[in-house]
Amino acid sequence: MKLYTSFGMNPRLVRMFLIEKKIELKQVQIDLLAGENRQPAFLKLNPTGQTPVLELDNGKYLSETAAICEYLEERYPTPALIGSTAEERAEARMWLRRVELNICLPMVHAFYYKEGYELFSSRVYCIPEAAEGLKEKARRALSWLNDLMPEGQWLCGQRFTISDICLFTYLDLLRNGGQPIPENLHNVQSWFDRVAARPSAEASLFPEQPMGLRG
Ligand SMILES: N[C@@H](CCC(=O)N[C@@H](CS)C(=O)NCC(=O)O)C(=O)O
Repeated sequence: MKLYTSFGMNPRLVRMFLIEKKIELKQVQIDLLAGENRQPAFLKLNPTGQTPVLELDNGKYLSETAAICEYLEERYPTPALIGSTAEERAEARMWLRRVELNICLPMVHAFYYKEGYELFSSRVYCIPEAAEGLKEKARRALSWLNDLMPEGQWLCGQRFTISDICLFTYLDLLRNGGQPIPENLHNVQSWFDRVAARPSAEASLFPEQPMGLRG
């Protein structure tokens, strides 16, 4: 297998997932800032023009971060980062959807429409006037999460899962991109600090960090 990876939260999510599982894969670095991922050669691997992409041993290509992680989890079940029972897997997927749909996507779209506008306006349809509203939508969902988070736990209680990795990679990248973690969200901040202290957090960073961002 081979991972096509780059700067950005989704490829970092997969790298962190691999490190937590102690899986070593050949990695090919794609120059996202130069738009290599939008060139015909890359579009053959993934028609959405986005990273990450996993090349399988049979020559097939898988994209979509959650699908890649699900595949890796099935091939390398331990340590489980999604779950080892049907109930655990459903719980991790529930939290992944909650954080992706309600927090991560509004955050990243706000970034495309504002701080990242110069880079992304030629790649994705941008709605600049929606940026502030999306930031507020994400802050409200993060505040909802803050009130639910029991001290010292992960999103799935005692189990550190893909849902923690996902939320962490978005918050870590965008906190320097116009969306800091609100100061009053102490539970989210303490959860964030505990994820950041895992060796996989630093080890999963891409070699180059453009615009003062972390991904
Ligand atoms: N839905 C996709 C999103 C992937 C994505 O947004 N990738 C970003 C990097 S974090 C990307 O390739 N951005 C560059 C671009 O769109 O040109 C997934 O889950 O993998």
